[in-house]
Amino acid sequence: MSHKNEFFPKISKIPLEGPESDNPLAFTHYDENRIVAGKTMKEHFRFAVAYWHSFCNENSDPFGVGTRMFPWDKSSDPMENAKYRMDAAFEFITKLGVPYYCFHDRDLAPEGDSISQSEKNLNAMVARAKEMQKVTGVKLLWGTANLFTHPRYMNGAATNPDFTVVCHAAAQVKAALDATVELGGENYVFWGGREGYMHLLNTDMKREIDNMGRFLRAARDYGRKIGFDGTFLIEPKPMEPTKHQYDYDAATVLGFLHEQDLADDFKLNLEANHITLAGHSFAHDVLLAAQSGMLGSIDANRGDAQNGWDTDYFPTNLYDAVDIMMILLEHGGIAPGGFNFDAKIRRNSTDPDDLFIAHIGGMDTFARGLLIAEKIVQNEEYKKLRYGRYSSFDDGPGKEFETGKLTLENLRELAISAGEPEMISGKQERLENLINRFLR
Ligand code: XLS
Ligand code: CA
Ligand code: CA
Repeated sequence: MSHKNEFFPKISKIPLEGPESDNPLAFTHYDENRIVAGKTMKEHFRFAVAYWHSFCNENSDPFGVGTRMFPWDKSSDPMENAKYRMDAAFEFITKLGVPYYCFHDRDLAPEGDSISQSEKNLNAMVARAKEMQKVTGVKLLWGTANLFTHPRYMNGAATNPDFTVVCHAAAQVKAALDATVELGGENYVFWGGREGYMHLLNTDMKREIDNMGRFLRAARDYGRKIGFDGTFLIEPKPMEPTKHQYDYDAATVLGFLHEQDLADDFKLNLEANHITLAGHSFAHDVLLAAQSGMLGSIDANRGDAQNGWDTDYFPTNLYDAVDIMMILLEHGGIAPGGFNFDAKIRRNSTDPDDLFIAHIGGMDTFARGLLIAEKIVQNEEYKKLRYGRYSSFDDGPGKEFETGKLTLENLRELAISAGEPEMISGKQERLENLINRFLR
């Protein structure tokens, strides 16, 4: 990277200084080489930086213009700026020491005034990204297409009532898949930006959902044809920007994937703030997906308990991190997905180092969560309280029931011979206290 294009000149590679450090620009717990439960921290998390929030989002809100300084917006030519922005992104990612990044097509390259011009812009930036990936060793966790910013998508993309819009969305997904494959992307994400409705009175819900299934099958078939062997991911979100999004939550999307014959190729990309917007805890959807073998990747951020919208705060909640890492340790981890920081610094966080501080905080929170979770999942009392509860299904008639051998009449006979069941405590308070002991 030439000196001319250094955008964070006062910041060098973020060091690991350990738990006692007061340096805001150092890691306290994230040690990429530290082995925990048989894997390095780098392998556990596969952290990624989100191109859009970190390098494209000026932090405007409905009440005011952006406050972020973008030293990489140097030129009046959007393609020139796209190159500066890419320099800034790779400088940031390598100084932070994160192995992956994620992008939307339009984050990398500006839309042109025709489909072929947009494709040309994207191809040029993909060639540049490929070179920079080679030089820095940074890899692509996932790519996606922005099917929600352009006004043509105001009524949705794959679910749009106008077929021409569906075709435009397809053209964009085709190019974004080409880009992802060219850059060795390990996953490809569909977040249903405006795939939902604003009012049922002007919506044929069944037709729109079926069209979304058709669209995704076409995208899958194209991806497999051009050699994409990674995972396709759907990212649930219950609302915002539409009143109701079809990919409401993990359970809804799992049903959709099975109904639409997509379950063999697709998994879930779960974002914390979307899950809490749907009225669940972060851990709820992650556990549901993990237990179904459908956990694909995580968008690490957090919402605000008092606000009912998608605030995309950086994740700093240690309890959440412990919960999530317990689930991952008990269900085989996150690879080939990762932890993507789909989070944005606040509108009044305006120093150049704030972006580093925010990511460092998120990485250290999950690293601490992992270290704590490792101890909990090995704890004998925890295992007994959590899993021992189901021991009546481990052998005898309980096991026969789980293997589908008992009829309703058999169950009645067993109820009579067993008599009234004993009361068995759920021990919730004991479990909560136990977890707190490990958070000391
Ligand atoms: C928006 C979504 C989006 C997806 C990628 O709420 O989180 O950023 O992750 O399109
Ligand atoms: Ca997201
Ligand atoms: Ca979000």
